Amino acid sequence: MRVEDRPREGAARPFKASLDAWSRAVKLAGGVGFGLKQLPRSDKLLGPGGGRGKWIAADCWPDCGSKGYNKAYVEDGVVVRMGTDDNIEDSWNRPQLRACARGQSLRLWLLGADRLKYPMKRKNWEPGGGQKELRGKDEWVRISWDEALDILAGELKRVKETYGNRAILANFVGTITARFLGAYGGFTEQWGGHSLGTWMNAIFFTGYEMQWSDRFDMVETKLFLLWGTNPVWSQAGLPAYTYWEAKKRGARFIAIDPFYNPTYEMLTDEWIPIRPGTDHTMLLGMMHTLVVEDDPSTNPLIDWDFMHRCTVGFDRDHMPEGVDSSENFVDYLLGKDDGQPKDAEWASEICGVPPERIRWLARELAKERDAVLCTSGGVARVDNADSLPQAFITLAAMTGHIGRAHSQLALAHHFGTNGGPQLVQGQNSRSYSNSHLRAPPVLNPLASNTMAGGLVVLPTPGCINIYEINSAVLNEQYTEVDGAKTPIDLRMIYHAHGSRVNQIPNTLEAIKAHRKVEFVVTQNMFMNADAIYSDLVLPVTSRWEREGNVCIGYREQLLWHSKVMEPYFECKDDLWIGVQLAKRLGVDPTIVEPWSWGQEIFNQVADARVMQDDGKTLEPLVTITEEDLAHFGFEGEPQVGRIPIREFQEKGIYHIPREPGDNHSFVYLEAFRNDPERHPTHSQSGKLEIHCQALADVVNNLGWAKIRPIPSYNPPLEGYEATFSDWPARIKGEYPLQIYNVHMPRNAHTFFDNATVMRELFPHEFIMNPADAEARGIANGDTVLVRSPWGKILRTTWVTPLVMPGVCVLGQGARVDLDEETGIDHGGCANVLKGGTLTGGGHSGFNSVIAQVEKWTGAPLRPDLDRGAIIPLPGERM
Ligand SMILES: Nc1nc2c(c(=O)[nH]1)N[C@H]1C(S)=C(S)[C@@H](COP(=O)(O)OP(=O)(O)OC[C@H]3O[C@@H](n4cnc5c(=O)[nH]c(N)nc54)[C@H](O)[C@@H]3O)O[C@H]1N2
Ligand SMILES: Nc1nc2c(c(=O)[nH]1)N[C@H]1C(S)=C(S)[C@@H](COP(=O)(O)OP(=O)(O)OC[C@H]3O[C@@H](n4cnc5c(=O)[nH]c(N)nc54)[C@H](O)[C@@H]3O)O[C@H]1N2
Ligand code: SF4
Ligand SMILES: [Mo]
Repeated sequence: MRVEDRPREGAARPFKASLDAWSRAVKLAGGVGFGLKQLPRSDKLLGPGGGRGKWIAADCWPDCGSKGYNKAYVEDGVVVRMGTDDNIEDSWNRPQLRACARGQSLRLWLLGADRLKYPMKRKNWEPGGGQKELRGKDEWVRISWDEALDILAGELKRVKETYGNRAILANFVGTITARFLGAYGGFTEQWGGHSLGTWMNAIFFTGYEMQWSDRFDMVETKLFLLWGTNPVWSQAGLPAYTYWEAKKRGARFIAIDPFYNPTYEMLTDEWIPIRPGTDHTMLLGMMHTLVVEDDPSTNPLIDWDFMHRCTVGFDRDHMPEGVDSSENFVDYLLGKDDGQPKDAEWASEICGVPPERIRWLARELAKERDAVLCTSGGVARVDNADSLPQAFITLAAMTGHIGRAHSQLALAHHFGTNGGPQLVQGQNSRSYSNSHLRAPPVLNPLASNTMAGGLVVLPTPGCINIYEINSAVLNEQYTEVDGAKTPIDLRMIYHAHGSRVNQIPNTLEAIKAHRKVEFVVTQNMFMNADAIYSDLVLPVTSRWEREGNVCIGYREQLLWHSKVMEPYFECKDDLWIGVQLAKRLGVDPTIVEPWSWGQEIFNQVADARVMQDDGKTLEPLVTITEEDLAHFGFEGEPQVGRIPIREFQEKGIYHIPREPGDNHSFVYLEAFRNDPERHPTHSQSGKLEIHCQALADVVNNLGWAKIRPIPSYNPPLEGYEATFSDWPARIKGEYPLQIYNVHMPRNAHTFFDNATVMRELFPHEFIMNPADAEARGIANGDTVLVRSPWGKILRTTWVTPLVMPGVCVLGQGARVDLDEETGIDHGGCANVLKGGTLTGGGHSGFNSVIAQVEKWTGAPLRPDLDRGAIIPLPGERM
């Protein structure tokens, strides 16, 4: 039952309008950083008090792939306006760091009805569980902090003493409370990472890291292949500005993507639609073309010099020491080992791109000296795509685009398009919570002594793969790094940061797991899906209510955010919760909080460094005088730096000046290309590994897939081939459509998803091609039921040729809203449709989903905007 049904004004707009809304909103907020002559000056935006308040640099900290500068105008303790970066004149050399529409909605979101305001417990909770099946349906009871902390401390103690610390599964990445639980004997930790898909393992083993060349180098590029990347939505801010600058200088852009997204609308000359999860076949088809057409004297297409000096595994003549020469890549391409040449015709059958286009693109890339091959984690968030990154690396290497000026293989990820050593260096994290205290880390003894609350990326003994946690709870076993199925008895789930129920595959399984354990607690700012299925909910302060934060922007900015307002209602800091638990459970609280957060931030500002014009020497960023020390009241020493500390605090941002030809330019892997012996990569061989045994070993040891050391293609479990019941005969099956996810503008995962203004600007629609819609009698705006082998959701449609036939696009991050009677999710949570099957190196396969769609004959889906706040009041049910 929906608990609070406050009607809200305004109706959801069709998604097409939302694109216009995005550009409008972006213009208002200046998020993309171009297309605007000049922002209105902040002094024109003052509140009703007419200027008696002040602007405060206000953090925006979602995991959004970017960093924008926001400031809040505070009058009598109340935030009345939002502003963004007008601290410097905007120019290409030194761009403002403008916020996007989400950041500018922070005021409405953080001060909205949806914020958690006081601790709550589930009415029927009792030690050990208490009608556990009512999680997600029970009434909520408001309680005091004392009672809440007593309950939590009591359950931690009970579970530890009865079952041991291993029984506590904690979702803690980036949360400072982890310091407490590390010191209290540890907890079962998770390993893995969502964002990069299979690049996560590849960047550890193949020799290619996630790095970019400097933006001044990049804008001189002549040809960009944007292979599944959408910075306008998913790296809002400066990356799109760099591409735009390159375009103004005459660069050509070609997109390879199932969806003609707004980035392509802005930049591209050509769009090559491709089925999701099939990119590997197209890459192979292109490389096959190059191998059969290359002739060093008459038609040079392959950079043999680079292949020879800088790679291993390409062909029989370039194998790593001791490896059988038949395990080489070219023989695989030519079909010498399996009888199937991976030519353009073969690829076309799977990826849907005509063979001529595949061959054309291969030649275009090989013949253009200054080209960037740019892809994203999204393309690799596919089941069984473990070898895909190597295919990209091999293509970029063959065509001569690695380690040369104006050329690169670039992984469009967070903060992309501007690589090289950080020019303004600071301590803390850009997104996520405040885990990066400079005190010695507290280790987690149950996670091979990694930092408690740190990010455990690679398979680590004792830790559970992030996508296996719910099955580990339900089936009482998990997969060790050597593949051994290992018993585990998880009794408690502690969520502090992250949104596991919603954000990892198989949300319905997650709900079952949450109803099995003896205790679930969530500390959050909002009633996210984890909180809904908890026994105890602890409301935490946002970063606006804490003593500030220091973090880097892109390569060229450092930001210092200050406290904007007092804690909202009864919200408390994560750090405070950790200290209270320590006091109750006999842990030394100074381990959790060695010094105050204010002192910590002051130390970080004092330690910030900025690069001098020589491009080599770092100097302190701020000058601190005795008077400053007295003003702040923190311990410290006077020092001489580039700008006065109070000026930095007031502005909240420092931009390093840049100009073409300065000493800060950087070309990724240039030193390696010039002299691979003196500047080896971090791979086993020191080269770029087309044959990478270390990668194959990690994946194969886990036992979820079997891969070869070379980039051979493995069809995804739920990819295009799986839409057929009989692939050789091409007979379609029960789930004939492919669905994949995008990071849509409304939200950064669950962040902002419940912000009313963002819901109004950006409806979360199910995007499908007119041919697929018409075949099912579906019109634009209809409600549809989407079914996968794993779950069902309702959404309204946006029918558009901007997505290719056979493929549907669903934004990710919307909060699940399950109708328990029908089992249908009304919230449009992507992970209700995605199964929890583990593949490969334990990466996420979010973009391989198969489904069927039908017109919904029940009542039309209520627009998200009209659904009311998502927070229960005491005495109400979820
Ligand atoms: N189907 C599908 N699923 C996906 C993806 C996809 O493409 N498709 N994308 C994946 C990707 S790339 C990622 S990175 C993940 C992200 O998944 P998560 O990291 O799990 O999701 P977030 O919404 O970023 O979680 C942040 C949560 O922390 C809370 N929070 C914020 N600040 C604080 C704080 O200071 N203290 C505490 N205690 N809580 C705080 C927020 O309110 C929010 O609930 O999602 C993944 N899930
Ligand atoms: N607005 C917003 N921005 C975000 C986030 C957010 O939640 N919201 N999350 C941030 C985080 S944590 C992450 S990891 C990044 C993710 O950043 P990305 O991975 O770059 O973002 P996506 O939107 O998932 O996908 C980018 C493009 O890849 C295409 N694509 C997806 N699958 C395939 C495929 O199989 N083949 C091809 N050729 N193209 C494909 C999509 O159509 C889309 O155009 O975004 C960050 N930025
Ligand atoms: S959501 Fe990201 S890009 Fe937008 S203002 Fe916040 S930090 Fe900047
Ligand atoms: Mo991510």
